[in-house]
Amino acid sequence: MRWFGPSDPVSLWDIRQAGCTGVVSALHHIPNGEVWTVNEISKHKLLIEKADMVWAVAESLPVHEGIKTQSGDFKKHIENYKQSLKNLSACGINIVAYNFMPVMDWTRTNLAYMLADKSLALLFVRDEVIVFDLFILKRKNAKADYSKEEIERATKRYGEMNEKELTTLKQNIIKGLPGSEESFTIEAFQKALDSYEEINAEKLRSHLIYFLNEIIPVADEYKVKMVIHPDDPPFSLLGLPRVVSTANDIQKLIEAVPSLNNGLCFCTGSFGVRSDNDLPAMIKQFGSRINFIHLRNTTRNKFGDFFEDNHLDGDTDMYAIVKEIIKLMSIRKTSIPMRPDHGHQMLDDLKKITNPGYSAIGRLKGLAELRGLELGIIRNLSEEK
Ligand code: DNO
Repeated sequence: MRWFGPSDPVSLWDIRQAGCTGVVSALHHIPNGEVWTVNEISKHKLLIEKADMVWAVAESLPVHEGIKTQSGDFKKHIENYKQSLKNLSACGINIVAYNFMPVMDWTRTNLAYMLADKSLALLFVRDEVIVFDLFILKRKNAKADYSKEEIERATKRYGEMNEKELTTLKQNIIKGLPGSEESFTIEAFQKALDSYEEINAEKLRSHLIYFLNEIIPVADEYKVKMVIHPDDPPFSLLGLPRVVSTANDIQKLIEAVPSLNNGLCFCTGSFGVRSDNDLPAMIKQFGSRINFIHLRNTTRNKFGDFFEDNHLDGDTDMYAIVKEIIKLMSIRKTSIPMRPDHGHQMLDDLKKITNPGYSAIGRLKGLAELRGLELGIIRNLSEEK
């Protein structure tokens, strides 16, 4: 499971009791762009080891916005990034996750969507992003990015929303969800968007490839597996380009920088939002470079909305995916770290202040179900032999 550090309301022992042997974590207190020192990494690692677990994956070592836009001190930030990789490797942490989403990390419009059983889930409503864009942010030329029907629906939705709902929507989008290293005021947010005015998808991709050409040789030398997290959601938001959304996007990155350390964090919840992503096929296609896995399920509708469903329910066939992963691990004779990504806020956690998506009980439930599924498939495959 993921642990956000000493301030996480879910303790390391809670995670241990959920059945985890490894933790996914980051040094969230270090400002984006600065070096993670051996001293800071070691202190964090020791905390995890004292709770009888290992720090299995660094998620995320954030990529400074300057690197994505290639502006300001970006070369210095890349050098700092390389140094952090060397330091992580020196401390025995050899899998490092990151993403290349401009301005915003993962994004949802509603963090407390009540399901039929009264547990709370995370929801993304496309019309509400358009409401934010047209009526809160009032981005210049935003209308050009949407169809007439979308604008009509968003205008209607705007009329239905009260002040409180509009404020919550704004906060959900600009404040950053757990794990995002950026948080904005509306003015700063607009300024961040402006810095992408001249950057289309191809340009952003070239910046990502430039970054990979810089860091992957270091990863090769220090035996670090870099894993890129896909865009969440896997499509452009607020006019910003996104270039890690499809199998085709991943293929382009691999062709540009073929080292196996240029790898993938296979997040089923992110890729699974697009019906044109065939997840089991993608596991086969990119199997040699999947070195970290997020297991999560979503249910989508035709408008591009989705909510985070139970881990075993939703549009993603979790059975087919876990089966593919087990086969992959057996072919590669390795164990790939995985975590149940997110969970519903439920039971006692409904009375607590929790990190959206990262409450203890919902993730424990997801983990338990996934472990049962994994065990069943492993036993079944071995009996078939
Ligand atoms: C959301 C997570 C993301 C992810 C980063 C990786 O729950 O999957 O925060 O960790 O995008 O860089």
